[in-house]
Amino acid sequence: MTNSIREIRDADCILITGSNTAESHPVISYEVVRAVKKGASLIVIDPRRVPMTDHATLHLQPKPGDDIYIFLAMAHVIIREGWANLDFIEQHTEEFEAFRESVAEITPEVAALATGIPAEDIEKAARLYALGERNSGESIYGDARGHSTIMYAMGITQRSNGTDLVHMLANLSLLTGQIGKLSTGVNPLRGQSNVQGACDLGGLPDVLPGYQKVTDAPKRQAVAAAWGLADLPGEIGLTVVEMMHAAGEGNVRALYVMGENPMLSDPNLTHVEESLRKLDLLIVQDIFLNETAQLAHVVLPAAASLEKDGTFTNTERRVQLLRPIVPPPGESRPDWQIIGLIAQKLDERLGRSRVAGYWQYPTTAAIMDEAARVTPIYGGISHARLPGEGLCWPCSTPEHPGTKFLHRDGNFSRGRGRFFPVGVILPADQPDDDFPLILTTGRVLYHYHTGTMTRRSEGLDWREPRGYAEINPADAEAVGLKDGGQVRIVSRRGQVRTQARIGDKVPPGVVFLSFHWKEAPANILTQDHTLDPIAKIPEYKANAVRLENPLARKE
Ligand SMILES: Nc1nc2c(c(=O)[nH]1)N[C@H]1C(S)=C(S)[C@@H](COP(=O)(O)OP(=O)(O)OC[C@H]3O[C@@H](n4cnc5c(=O)[nH]c(N)nc54)[C@H](O)[C@@H]3O)O[C@H]1N2
Ligand SMILES: Nc1nc2c(c(=O)[nH]1)N[C@H]1C(S)=C(S)[C@@H](COP(=O)(O)OP(=O)(O)OC[C@H]3O[C@@H](n4cnc5c(=O)[nH]c(N)nc54)[C@H](O)[C@@H]3O)O[C@H]1N2
Ligand SMILES: [Mo]
Repeated sequence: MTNSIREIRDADCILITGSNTAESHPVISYEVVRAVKKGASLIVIDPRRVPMTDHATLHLQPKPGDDIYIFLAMAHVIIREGWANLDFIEQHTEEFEAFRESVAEITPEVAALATGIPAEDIEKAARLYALGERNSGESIYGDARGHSTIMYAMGITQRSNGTDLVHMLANLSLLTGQIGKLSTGVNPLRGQSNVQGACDLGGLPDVLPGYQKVTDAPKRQAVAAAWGLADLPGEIGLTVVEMMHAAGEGNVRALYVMGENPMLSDPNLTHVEESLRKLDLLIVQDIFLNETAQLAHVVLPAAASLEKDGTFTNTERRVQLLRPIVPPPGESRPDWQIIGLIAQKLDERLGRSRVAGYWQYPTTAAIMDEAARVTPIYGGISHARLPGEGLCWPCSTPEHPGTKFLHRDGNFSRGRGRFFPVGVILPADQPDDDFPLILTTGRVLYHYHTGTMTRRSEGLDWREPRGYAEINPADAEAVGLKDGGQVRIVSRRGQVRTQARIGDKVPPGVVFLSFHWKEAPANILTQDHTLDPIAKIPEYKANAVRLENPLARKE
């Protein structure tokens, strides 16, 4: 997030898109509700009637994949009506002219024709966001323009044009100057408890700790030197889906999976299974014998989060201490110890000598000290400074108090904020006569991902014991489905059978199925071929399907 969670409650206008905030980020959703109760306006742009729409001033309900038209048309309206922040654009941005041209033809009427959303609603959303208009009450900021914030999650990024969509949200914030101030910004709500920390410390195929590019030789060699090596590999590695493709082609021979369950969470599971079975060596390090571990040659038992110490970095970039409350059971050990032991063996085998004591960390505090040395944005962070509130990066020196929000006063890390003109790209897996509906997948409140943990919890399992698909009454009627009865969902990759929940949470033409259920794995249905060209994320949010009644008599 560019801004902090605590600032949300003081916003004048909140735009949420592609985030089921109340179910996926309940704590953050309380801040949104608090802001709305104080008079903030709330715009929700989401194909589903998610719980947050109950609080919304405006709910725009595009079909999955169609939202790009809304964002382009909002920009068009903001420019046309003179709601753009020209001073901000002049002083702090570049490429505005190219951007202005790119939205010149996407009028709200064009967007309305493409999406079915009334042009007036798009115009209203543009006004509320650009001017930070409240429903009621006074802004605490007292500026001529109210403060508007954008929050988004997987409905924006798990798309074959996810990078375009993120650029487009950033364009809206630059256009209106709704960034670099309190209660503004572009705020991706991150997923797992420590996904932010994993990315910060280099858990991505193209960067070293602190987002230093592997292709930047001086930076790479500086990190290598700290690790007692002359250099590190400078090629960009593979992303998850690319790894599965490479394994399928025999170009990846061994895979070490840690804390992931691709046999349920990756797209096109039939292909995932084929690829995993082709590997010469599959190692799985997990706290449970999950579906992927069941295919592994070697399973390494890891300790769970309540059984170890270290840090988690949350979605507002806050590094927080983790303390064990129970000891790890049996032979399991914290992940860092297992990795350290394996790495030492590898160094021995390769005859590689490094700086003294390498891999022999006495404590996790020592790991953080090393992280601070090689990660400029973590430069001033140490365990000693973390008890209590933790620290938000960038935090470059031991005296630095941490950073509440980024790009203060329009000062961007690259200098000027750059507009990225984007076009319309629709989902790769388009409906046709055989597959006329769009399946969108995601989460429900009571379960977490592939269910290894939550489906073992008695209370959660009692609340939501089995899978279901959300289906609109019109689509259910077309194939004779009953509420609570069985439905078969068929895509170009495969089919699953589950329970039908019929209602108006989804509009006609859209089906929702979460990927928590191994009995009806959503990812049997999803496609893995067209990825976002930059982020390489698969399109989990829009796949063509048809519904069948499994009990219907064949003619
Ligand atoms: N209870 C629970 N909470 C979780 C998780 C969990 O498994 N369970 N997982 C965590 C993780 S790792 C993550 S990444 C986050 C994910 O958090 P979210 O992204 O909020 O979760 P999803 O269910 O994937 O919701 C995506 C939202 O996008 C909408 N959507 C679908 N298609 C489109 C589209 O074309 N355009 C737009 N604009 N929106 C669309 C969906 O209707 C839904 O509201 O949740 C985290 N929190
Ligand atoms: N169709 C569809 N597919 C999706 C998504 C979607 O919206 N739709 N969302 C995608 C997203 S955003 C995400 S984040 C992924 C999630 O996909 P995964 O990360 O594959 O799913 P999890 O069930 O969270 O798997 C985590 C594994 O880590 C184990 N684990 C838990 N704690 C620890 C630990 O401390 N150490 C170790 N070693 N293991 C541990 C758990 O037992 C589990 O097996 O799914 C993606 N897949
Ligand atoms: Mo995620």
